[in-house]
Amino acid sequence: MTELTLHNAPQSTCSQRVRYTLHAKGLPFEEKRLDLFSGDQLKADYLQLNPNGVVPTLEDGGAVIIDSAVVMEYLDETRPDPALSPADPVARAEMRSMMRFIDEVPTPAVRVPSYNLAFLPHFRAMSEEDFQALCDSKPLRREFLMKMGRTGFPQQEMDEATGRLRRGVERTADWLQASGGPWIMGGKMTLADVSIMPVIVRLDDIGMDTLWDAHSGVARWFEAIRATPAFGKTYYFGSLLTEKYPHLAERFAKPGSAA
Ligand SMILES: N[C@@H](CCC(=O)N[C@@H](CS)C(=O)NCC(=O)O)C(=O)O
Repeated sequence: MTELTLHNAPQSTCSQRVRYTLHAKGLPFEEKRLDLFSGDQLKADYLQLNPNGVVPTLEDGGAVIIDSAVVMEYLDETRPDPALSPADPVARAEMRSMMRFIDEVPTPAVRVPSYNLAFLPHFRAMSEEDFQALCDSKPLRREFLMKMGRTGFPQQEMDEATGRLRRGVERTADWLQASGGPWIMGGKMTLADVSIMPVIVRLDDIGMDTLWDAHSGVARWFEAIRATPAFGKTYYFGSLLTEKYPHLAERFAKPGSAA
């Protein structure tokens, strides 16, 4: 029996980082999939593990670790081979500051177009009272959902999110240029690459890949990470929004794809 259990959701960007880290390290784990729209993350049993009512949560034997960035660092500390952090403390600090930037700027921003494009229909059909009760039940996302409302984020909010996503892509391009690639910190992949990966995948999935039209380094990086064995294992069918929501598949079909 494996000692690692990951509570997560296929299409959750925070979960995808942790799945990638586990696969990149070749670690076996039991995957428990939650249905976020049925409210699995808000059930009493799950809240005991993760009082924030979000995925992912990692169980390691008796230990419970929450927050995707914390989980990635925990896995790298407890299972350091192969390492996904530099050995030098200054370089480790640099990697962590990149991860903090990613978690502060592009990661929250990508939720805005994701909710407007894909998740809104789940809320539209609700009564005002039910929607308010749902917002009130979310320990971490109450205000975010209330801002969205049942009609979606207004254009101004979408524009602001696009601006933050653009800055995230530009910063990634700068890091790649400074290190010489192929990875953000140079010759070895680190947790900084894994942190930004789901944002770039999501942008590509929802037709916002034009954000790196002027940044060929980001396009090359994306090709490189897609070619890693861990990528296919992480993004099993149903992990992309266009795989889960057929209307998006039609809207964002790539030239030459079957969708
Ligand atoms: N900072 C947390 C954020 C986790 C988070 O927001 N998870 C989302 C999916 S990516 C979630 O579970 N949402 C469920 C909800 O909003 O009810 C982490 O990185 O683990």
